[in-house]
Amino acid sequence: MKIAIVSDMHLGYERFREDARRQACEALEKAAEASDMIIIPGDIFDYRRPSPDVIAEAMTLFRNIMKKNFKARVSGFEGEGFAYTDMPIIAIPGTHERRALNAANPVSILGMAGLVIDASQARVTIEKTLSGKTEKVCVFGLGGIAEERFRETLKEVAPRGKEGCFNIFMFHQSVYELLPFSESFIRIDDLPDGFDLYVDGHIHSRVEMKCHGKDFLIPGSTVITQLKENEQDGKGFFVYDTEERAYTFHRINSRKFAVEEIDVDGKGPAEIEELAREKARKVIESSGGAKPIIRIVLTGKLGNGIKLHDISVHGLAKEFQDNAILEVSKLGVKSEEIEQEAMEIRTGELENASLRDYGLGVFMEKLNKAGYRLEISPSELFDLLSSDTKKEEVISAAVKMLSHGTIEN
Ligand SMILES: [Mn+2]
Repeated sequence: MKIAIVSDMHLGYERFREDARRQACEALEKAAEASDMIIIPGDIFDYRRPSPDVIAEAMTLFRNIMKKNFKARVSGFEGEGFAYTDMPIIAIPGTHERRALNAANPVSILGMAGLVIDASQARVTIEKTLSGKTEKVCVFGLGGIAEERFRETLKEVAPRGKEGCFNIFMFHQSVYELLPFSESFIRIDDLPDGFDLYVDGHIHSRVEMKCHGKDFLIPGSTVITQLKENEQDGKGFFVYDTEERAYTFHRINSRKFAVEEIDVDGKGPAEIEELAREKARKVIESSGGAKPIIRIVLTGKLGNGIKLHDISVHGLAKEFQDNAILEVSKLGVKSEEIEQEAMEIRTGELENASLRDYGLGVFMEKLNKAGYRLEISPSELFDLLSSDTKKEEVISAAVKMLSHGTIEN
């Protein structure tokens, strides 16, 4: 059986909304052509409460995919919820879609509409029969949950495969080996044993590792979101062949993204800006087609008397706005005016981390120091406080949560 793994499409992602839609569409269409079934380890949507427009976008995408001639069909479903279709498109909600237990999330809504199978805490069996020979795949899905609850949840749920099937464990969490800054993140060896393939979402760059001697794959997002160095590789999805026990990566046409470094040592603002222009022009020349995203990273130490704001970041972005999406990062510059906290953010360790994960780490450390003892998990509290709803609503929900011990999200 050929299984396409497409992840983190982030439909509705504000900054590159059309990119998110178009690239998700291309990934799903190509995946449908190249495989017998599709699995999606989380973050189809960028928000836990996407607007009706974004839900409509998603529905259109999946409606179109449903028309493809998938050779496999869903033949079994065990767990919470229900399978409302036999089309082999199996998804779980990710961190961006996570809501309180039992509250509908956008992936469960797609599930109810029969456009995907929502496999959060469910085991789904998929079958394909070709010239009298039947192949079976079983996907055990576990939707994204608070990191510090993951180990406990693994114990409770005890994910296991099914005899006679090619077994996949699909989840959406941080992994310590890839993001080494919170002890609550799961280590690869602590993932449940006995599966033939491990598939994770959440991390937006491509990862190919081993878990208990089997392949552990993260396809990365289909759209650029974090503008991190390791996103330059290009986007796409995996197709895993269960017979060969081998996989291939399939690229999609994603907007070009380039990171260029400039050492500011001994240079004045005008010289730095001119270097930035040169680098930007080169990237634009070589990209052809859609405007590239260019991130210029300034490093080194600014000379005495030169301040960060002397470098006209906004001016540069404006100058190139017709040909590129230009962003200049000053975080790597050493200068007297920068405070301690900014220093931490730029240390190498964080290169692979999302800001959300970093923020969560800091938040938990502070809660620990303050002797936090409440029953609500710190990451749930963090999610609530960092949600995109109105401040007053967030505060009243947080107060309610703290007094009742439940989330009213
Ligand atoms: Mn994501």
